[in-house]
Amino acid sequence: MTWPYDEDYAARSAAPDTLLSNAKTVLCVAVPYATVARRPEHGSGHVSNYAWSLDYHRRMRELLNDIARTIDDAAGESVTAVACDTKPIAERAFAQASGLGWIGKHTNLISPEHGSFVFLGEVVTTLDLPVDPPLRKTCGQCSRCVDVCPTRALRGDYTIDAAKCISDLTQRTDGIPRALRPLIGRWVWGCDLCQLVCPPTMRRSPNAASSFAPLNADVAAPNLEELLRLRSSTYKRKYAATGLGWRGAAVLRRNAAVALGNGLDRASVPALTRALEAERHPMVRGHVAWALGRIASPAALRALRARSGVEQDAKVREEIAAACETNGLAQTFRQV
Ligand code: B12
Ligand code: SF4
Ligand code: SF4
Repeated sequence: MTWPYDEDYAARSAAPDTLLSNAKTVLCVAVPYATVARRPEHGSGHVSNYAWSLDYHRRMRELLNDIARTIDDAAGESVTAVACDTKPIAERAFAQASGLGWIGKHTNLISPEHGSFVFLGEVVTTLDLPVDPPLRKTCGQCSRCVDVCPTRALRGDYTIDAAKCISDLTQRTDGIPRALRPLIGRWVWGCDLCQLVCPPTMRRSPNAASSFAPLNADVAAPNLEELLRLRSSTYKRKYAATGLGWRGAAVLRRNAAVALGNGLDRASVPALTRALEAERHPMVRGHVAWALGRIASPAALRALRARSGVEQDAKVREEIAAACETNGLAQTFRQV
């Protein structure tokens, strides 16, 4: 599990006075963000809709601060605190309780007006305001999101195994479990599959403000070979302002390697071979080895064999050994 949530955190996230002492009311806000991007071309990866524009946290905070200021001005004193994503508050549960929508089997809040591509934010206040009733709605017999999820992260009972979700896998900073890599497909940041098949979301045409549109076509569908070579300076220039801008360049290079492996395209082997030789981050090198083993063309296997003779990092050696073994080259590897 990559998220450090425990019983204590869950209890605090259900108690808004964690954010503001003497809190009485939570105003819940849902902002639609679905926009359209150019269709990914051959050789490009997928980026989730939530991440391809300028980082949403800043714009949500501005909106929430405006609402909070209006309330403070009316009250004549400071009676508010704002939250979006990063604070200990169960955002979906409060949004559901406030009548903004219902939590679907994909575990996201679904707004009847906008579907599930909505960001959530809250203004917590010490004022005792009248509350709206929750919606009486569920997903009924539908299970399209559960069926489409490649990693079986969705359990079908409105809960998720977050450690299996591609969104989590592409954002973690350590290695991606080997068994899950083939299931990631070409996603290099986040995943939208369970929402893209969700009927109440599909029925809504993308209607978000243009500020949620892709920063540029390349951020929404990056060329995978270019992403595999991504340097920190380019990363800062290209991604720092977007939702992909907080984990660093190595994580994106690792994700590009996995996506190229899943592309099963022999044309990617020269780029992967160069990365196996030149990549300085062992975690990324390990995933590059895996990608070559997955493509498993004669040139890919030659590259793995050549590297097995010089690789110094124990974990990368283990990745190379596993890639060779999968392709019946264990003996060859041990002799080198
Ligand atoms: C960790 C996290 C993830 C993890 C785990 C997600 C998960 N489904 O649990 C990962 C990395 C997988 C993830 C992925 C995504 N995430 Co996310 N994520 C979060 C984050 C930061 C914390 C959620 C969390 O686990 N909290 C801790 C637990 C303890 O709280 P909880 O899940 O809310 O559950 C508790 C409560 O519901 C409580 N409870 C139950 N009933 C009730 C009733 C009441 C009245 C109360 C008070 C409490 C309560 O009990 C539960 C268990 O303790 C939230 C922001 C936030 N602060 O909520 C965004 C958030 C949930 N993510 C969001 C988004 C957009 C995504 C992605 C779509 C991004 C992407 N495209 O890749 C995916 C969707 C994947 C999916 N199918 O869910 C949005 C969802 C918007 C929406 N429409 O619902 C949020 C709300 C961020 C935001 N501010 O907009 N995410
Ligand atoms: S975001 Fe992708 S991996 Fe995560 S639950 Fe949805 S379909 Fe599954
Ligand atoms: S796809 Fe169906 S089951 Fe899943 S959240 Fe949407 S309506 Fe609910």
